[in-house]
Amino acid sequence: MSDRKLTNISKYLSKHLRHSPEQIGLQLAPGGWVEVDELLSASRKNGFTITRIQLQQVVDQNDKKRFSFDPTGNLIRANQGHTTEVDLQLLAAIPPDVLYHGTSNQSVPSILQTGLSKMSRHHVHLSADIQTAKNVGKRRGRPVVFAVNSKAMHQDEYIFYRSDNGVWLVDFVPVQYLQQL
Ligand code: HQG
Repeated sequence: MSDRKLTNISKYLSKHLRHSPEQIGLQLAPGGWVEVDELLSASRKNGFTITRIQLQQVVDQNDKKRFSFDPTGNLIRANQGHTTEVDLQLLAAIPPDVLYHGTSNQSVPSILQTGLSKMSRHHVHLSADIQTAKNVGKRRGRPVVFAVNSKAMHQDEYIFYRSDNGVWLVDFVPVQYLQQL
């Protein structure tokens, strides 16, 4: 499959597994899961045919490991990034001492005033390394990276989660834990 086709399918899956499942008649179960058969048939009815083999390739080869099958292979979900209402059943985890958040330079003044907010997603997304954070920031303009004092936040009882694809998630990051790099 071409890279372009892979990206198209990944975008389609992100749209319906993270944001608007109801648009193609899907409902996410707790954890964000949907039956693979249901997803494939709903997509086909919606005019976007995905074969099972293509789905497997997208899950395996996706650059950010955005999607996972459950151990039976009958269910699929997006690992993070949801805006639709769903309980992802994430388990709290102890974060590394420092995490990073990439954003664009236009957002910096507001972030320095009010801290990092989850905006339309379920959580603020944080990365374990600077380069990944920079790449996230680049999506929206000139990237700026903040270091997050996750050790202090953890000590202050903020709850962190780690998604299956290694993204760190937290509800909010107040300004005092942020340092602009
Ligand atoms: C910013 C992509 C002003 C925040 C990425 C970000 C990631 C504020 C934007 C994942 C703010 C929200 C998530 C405040 C936060 N004032 N701006 N107080 N607090 N912001 O897309 O972290 O390709 O919801 O800095 O790679 O950019 O979709 O979050 O710029 O992993 O898999 O508000 O999405 O992954 O934007 O990206 P987003 P994000 P995928």
